[in-house]
Amino acid sequence: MIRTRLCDLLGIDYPIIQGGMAWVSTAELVAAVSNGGGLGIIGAGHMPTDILRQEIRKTKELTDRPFGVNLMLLTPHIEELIQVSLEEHVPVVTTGAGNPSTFINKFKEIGTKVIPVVPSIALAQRMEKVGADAVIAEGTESGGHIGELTTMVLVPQVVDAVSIPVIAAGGIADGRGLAAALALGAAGVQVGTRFVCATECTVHENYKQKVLGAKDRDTTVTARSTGHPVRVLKNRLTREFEQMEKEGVPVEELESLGVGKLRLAAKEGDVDHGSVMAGQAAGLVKNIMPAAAIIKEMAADAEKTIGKLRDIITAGNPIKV
Ligand code: TUI
Repeated sequence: MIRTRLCDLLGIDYPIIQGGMAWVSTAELVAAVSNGGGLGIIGAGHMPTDILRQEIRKTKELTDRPFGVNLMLLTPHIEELIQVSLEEHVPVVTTGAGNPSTFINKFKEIGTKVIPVVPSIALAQRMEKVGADAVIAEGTESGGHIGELTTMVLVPQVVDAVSIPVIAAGGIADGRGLAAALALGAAGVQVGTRFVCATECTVHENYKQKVLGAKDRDTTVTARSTGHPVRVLKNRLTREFEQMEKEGVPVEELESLGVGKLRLAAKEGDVDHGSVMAGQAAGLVKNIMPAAAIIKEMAADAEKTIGKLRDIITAGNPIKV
């Protein structure tokens, strides 16, 4: 059984949290992950305020276990989404795409744990100073909005720079990834793309099939020129976007091209014209299975991997170092 201090901090059985994915991680998936012993997280994205409240209440009906809400700080009505999360006393809040310093205390006062996503050491240190309970060090392998550094180099540097628990994210989809993250000093992992293909995930079936069909080089990063790079699976939309970026189309026009495209893929199932956000770990996702089984399998395989590592070094490695 793999347990870390993250389990004690959050009241969960396995050190595995599910990445907050707008239009993808709704109450059904969130509750399934939490009931499976991990931490499910509602992806608030650009959700209208009343829908977020509804999703939180539905999650509470489906599970007695802790769960979280991911707040995407670029959303124009973020203040309202913060207010709903406060009123509903969600156990955990994760944040993305910005700096949550100004409102961390409001959550801490009511006992909500706050865990910001950080793409750099500087932000991780700032978050520790302003009272974050843990940080998610998210590498550029992740799906959606990304930073520059890889998980392999970001995680150990953040671990060295802060004392609070560090959760590794980006490129982790199986037990080997969990074992590797623990080796880098992380107290747990955040997994997004693998949970897209959980049985309970209500995303359109076409989206799941697109992830399942993805190979190692099938993601690309669009919108670098807008300052908000986004990792997605290659399709007709990304080819059009690439062409327009090459032609020097103005940033505002490129940004407007992206509006509504995640919904188009996730809800309508148009995976040619829509934005299919997914991480590089898509190539590791092989089947659709229940969230609880994903969690159990990851934990068991991580233990096996750690055992195998011991065998490798004690049996004597034929390669001389
Ligand atoms: O947020 C994500 N992933 C996302 S958000 C999203 S929706 C979107 N909408 C409009 C534009 C772009 C995306 C889809 N996927 N992951 C967490 C994450 N946070 N990745 C990178 C960051 C980040 C970047 C800069 C966090 C903090 C930050 O700080 C800047 C500062 O203010 O210091």
